[in-house]
Amino acid sequence: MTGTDRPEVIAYVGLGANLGNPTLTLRGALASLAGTAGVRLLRSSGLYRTAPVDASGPDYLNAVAELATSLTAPDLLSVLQSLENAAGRERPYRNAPRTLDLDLLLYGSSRIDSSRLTVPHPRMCERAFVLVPLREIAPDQVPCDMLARVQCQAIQRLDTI
Ligand code: A4P
Ligand code: MG
Repeated sequence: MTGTDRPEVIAYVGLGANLGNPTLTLRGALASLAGTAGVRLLRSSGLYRTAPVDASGPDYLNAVAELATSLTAPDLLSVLQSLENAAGRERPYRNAPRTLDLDLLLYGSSRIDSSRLTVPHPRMCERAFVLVPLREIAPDQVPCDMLARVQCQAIQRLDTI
């Protein structure tokens, strides 16, 4: 438990960037999450260089973070969107290159389907840039057969986070 009455939930957040300085931006986002009231950063994956999926532009850097949070899922999404905006995120068209993308992948075992939020993230199982870093920090969340389905997607783990 934290300072609120709500029990903590384990949540996973996908981080991505392919504009600006993605390494600095992803590190900054992780630090900001760790400093957010109601959020404890438990683990973060390494940084992965990934080819754009269903998108054009430069290669991405992607990572996944594990949080324990007393925030509701909508409130956590609002935190993520504030961090995206603070990083100068613009949305000129669908899947446009971006300075920072923070997606709520999983929120405990919750299934959410509202106008603002779908959890689990609807496309996470199709994407090596989510599944490979998620498996690094939470192997139980990514069965081998799920991983096998994305093995043709280019992804390379970098040395540093
Ligand atoms: N929204 C609904 N559910 C969620 C959720 N679980 N997490 C809504 C976050 N947001 C969620 O998001 C659009 C709307 O989705 C928000 O208003 C929110 O209320 P957005 O961040 O503005 O746009 P987006 O990120 O382009 O949308 P989305 O659907 O998350 O895109 P995808 O499908 O994740 O694709 N290739 C590589 N290699 N690496 C990448 O990181 N990312 C994308 C984005 C495409 N290709 C990529 C990568
Ligand atoms: Mg997004």
